[in-house]
Amino acid sequence: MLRTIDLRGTRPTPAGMLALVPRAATDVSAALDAARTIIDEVRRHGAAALLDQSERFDGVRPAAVRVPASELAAALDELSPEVRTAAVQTIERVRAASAAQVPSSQTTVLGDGAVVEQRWQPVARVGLYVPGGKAVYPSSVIMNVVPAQVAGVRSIALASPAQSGFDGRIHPTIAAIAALLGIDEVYAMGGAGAIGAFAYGVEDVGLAPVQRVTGPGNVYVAAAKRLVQGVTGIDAEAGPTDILVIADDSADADFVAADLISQAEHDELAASVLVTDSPAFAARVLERLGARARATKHSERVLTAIEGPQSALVLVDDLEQAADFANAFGPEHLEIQVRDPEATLARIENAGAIFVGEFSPVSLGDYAAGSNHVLPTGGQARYAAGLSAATFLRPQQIVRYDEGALREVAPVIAALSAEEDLPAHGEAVTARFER
Ligand code: HSO
Ligand code: ZN
Repeated sequence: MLRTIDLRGTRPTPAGMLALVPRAATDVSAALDAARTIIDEVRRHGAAALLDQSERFDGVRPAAVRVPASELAAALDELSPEVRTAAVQTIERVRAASAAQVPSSQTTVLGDGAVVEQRWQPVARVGLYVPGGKAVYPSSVIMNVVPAQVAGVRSIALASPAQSGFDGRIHPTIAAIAALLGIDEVYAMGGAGAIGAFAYGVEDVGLAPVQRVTGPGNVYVAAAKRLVQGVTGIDAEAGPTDILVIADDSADADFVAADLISQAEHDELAASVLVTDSPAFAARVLERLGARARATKHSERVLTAIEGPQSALVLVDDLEQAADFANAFGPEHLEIQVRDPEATLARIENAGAIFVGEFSPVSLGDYAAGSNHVLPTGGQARYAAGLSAATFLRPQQIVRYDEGALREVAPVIAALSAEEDLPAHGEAVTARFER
């Protein structure tokens, strides 16, 4: 069961609090050497390397790296009407929320004839990785593709590992959702090799390099993403999922237990953390947690996750301390189930996504809220953000000064360029006023 950490009457530092509930160690740096070798193989041998790697790591050799359009169309034809309807609804909601995230351009007038503008430019081409190992998540295809489309990315490629259970084809539901979203450039490739293929391109399958790679994956995918930075952009490195619930005695213990279990269902290494100021409420949650964990389908996985050192019940003096703990932990998912949720929300600085009130469980956000479920894990929420249209947009500054405005700041440029011993910088300005 969840181990208890009693912070009442203590004031640990943020680093001290974080150390009390360490995330499961997925050592990305230990996977770097292997990922580097795999990427090098792809750079040197192209498609042949990717096919070999599928055989080695996924236990099956796909017929081709590029998934034929006919296979995507057939997969969509075979998609069950229930899943298709659900996918369409999720797409609509994520599209609406993503569209609202596109920032508008800004113009700053710094004086007569002196204007700096900022516009948002989509990256031209992105590669979206959809894992196919122990977890196959068609919903993640939607969460990756839709914000890229909304941002105006012109070219979107998708990669997912060949599946031995499907004769080397990618998972049919992933193929179907890709087709539903209008994505026709799909590759049966996985792991670090797929990330390398996206970053450097693979000429013999007509795969052009991308400018940003996104999507979750295992530790080798995370290592590969770390390695290709500088060649291409990436989103946050994905690790095991986590949920932190701040609740007081007004919350429903059964709802909280159900939510803690919902994310533990993903992974033995998932972290489920309850932070509360009420020992009596905590006792009720523990009771419901035990009952639900034993009864649920993936009971063993859930029990391993909630019994792991990455999961805990944290007792605090008050909800201010609860918010401090959440900020130190930087949860991927934060639920606030207290009498006055807005007051707690106002104290939160670090969280991938925040779910307010008892009818906003994390699994709503996983599928149907309209928010994105690709979120920073492992405490990265302290400095990183989840996927959104902004992930695929870059702010670009545009400078428009006229003669009078340049003349006005000429002394600033002269002084600073002289100080930096870069006189040609100053001369580029004075040249304009010598005639
Ligand atoms: N909770 C996961 C996303 C997911 N859940 C996909 C179900 N399918 C990470 O945010
Ligand atoms: Zn989930």
